[in-house]
Amino acid sequence: MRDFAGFVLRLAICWVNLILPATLLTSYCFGENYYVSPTGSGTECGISTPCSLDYGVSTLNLQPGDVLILQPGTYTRSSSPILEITKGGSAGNYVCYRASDYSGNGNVTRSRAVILSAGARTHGIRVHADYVRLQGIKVVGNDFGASGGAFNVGNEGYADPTRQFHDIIIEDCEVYHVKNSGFHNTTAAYNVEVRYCWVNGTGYGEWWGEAFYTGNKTDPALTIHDYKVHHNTIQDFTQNAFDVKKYASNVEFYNNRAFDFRDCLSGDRPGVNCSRQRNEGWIELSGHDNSAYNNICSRGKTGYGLVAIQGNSNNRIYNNVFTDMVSVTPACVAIKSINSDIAENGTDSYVYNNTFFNCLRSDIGDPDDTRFLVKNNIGIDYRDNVAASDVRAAWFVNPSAYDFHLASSAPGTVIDAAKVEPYSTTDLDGTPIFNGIRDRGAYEFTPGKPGSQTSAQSKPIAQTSATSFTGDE
Ligand SMILES: [Ca+2]
Ligand SMILES: [Ca+2]
Repeated sequence: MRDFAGFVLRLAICWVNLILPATLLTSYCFGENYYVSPTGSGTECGISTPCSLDYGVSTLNLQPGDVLILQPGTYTRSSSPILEITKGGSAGNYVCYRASDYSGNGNVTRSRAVILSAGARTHGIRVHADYVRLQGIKVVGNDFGASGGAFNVGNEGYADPTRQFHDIIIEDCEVYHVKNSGFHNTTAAYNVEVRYCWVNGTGYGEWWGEAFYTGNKTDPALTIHDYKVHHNTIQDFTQNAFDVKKYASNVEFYNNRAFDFRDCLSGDRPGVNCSRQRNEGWIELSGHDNSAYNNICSRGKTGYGLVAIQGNSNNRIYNNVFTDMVSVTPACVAIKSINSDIAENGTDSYVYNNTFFNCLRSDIGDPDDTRFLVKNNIGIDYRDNVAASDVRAAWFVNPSAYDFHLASSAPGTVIDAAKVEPYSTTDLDGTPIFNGIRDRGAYEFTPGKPGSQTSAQSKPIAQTSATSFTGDE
């Protein structure tokens, strides 16, 4: 536990260092502060005289740079969504919607402002504005709330179908036990970023409960593009951790930790119709120019494949770890055909340098190198990869603690054994290639470099603080 605490601390500090400069330069809220509370009233919106949430978001004349601060408590509303954001800012001058105890940059205390999304309400929070930041807000679904997703970004439900919403940051927010997906972004948005959030429980009233559902299935005019999802903790979900549909491009999932992909087949949710579900897979990339890298995915049961990718479209799945997984059918890596009848753009798609360990399936659904390239992986039964039957636990630093850094005892079939040029010149940690040749799998063995602890069983990283973490969390 202490090792893991150290890892979390280092990781948190690392993230803060990485993110802070860009944050300060591009998008802080320096305007007026206004306050709302669940019991607020009147028009003053002061710290000791807060308004209601409805007044704050609907009537108050928020200007670029202003901050609407949600004081602690549970907010609800008779209609959907419970928090409808229609007022945004301008470039470099966002409007912030912030829990009062939000401290920023990956640090948030546990008593966040809560948006209750109970009953038939479709969304917890919907953003119909540009240059918006959501910070430290939690959406609670009570299992059957948020049938259309806890957080919804894009023009779904908006009068003008051509309107594109953009420059939206959601950070340190939380999803808890919602009916459908956590982040449901399907219509006309770009420059969206979701980071340091904690998705804890989706698909409670449905079988299609993706943690992240992104892109449009039918209309190219509603393409989601330039969407980044990173440094989130994701647990207890169905269908997919990351599902990208065909009208999506430049979507990136990276440095996330996902675990406990729930097996809906067990029928553990009253009222859930699991008969149609196949639990799909951890990562599904349709569309083009989309990528998933540096993620650690642990424990669960998938039905379509551990990963699925649309070929020949510059999609990329690399430097990820997948472990303790049962993939029922048909494969470990599957070609994505569902919803992918879009013209491929003629560029290779890659599944490179991933580590698969203790997964039931290790085959490829469609081993066709003209559509997608599967190379340099550990645990895939296909040429230019290390076959699953050859993989040994002793090759890794501490597999029982989900640490799949290569140990010095890893053999020559792994270290310096990449068969082709890697897609990325760095590994899951960002470590560069050592000894001139990339190793197989997600990590690059580097003598003297301590293997950091990466545990999927410990408490979510998004809940810890770089300054106050004690190791007891
Ligand atoms: Ca799905
Ligand atoms: Ca090497």
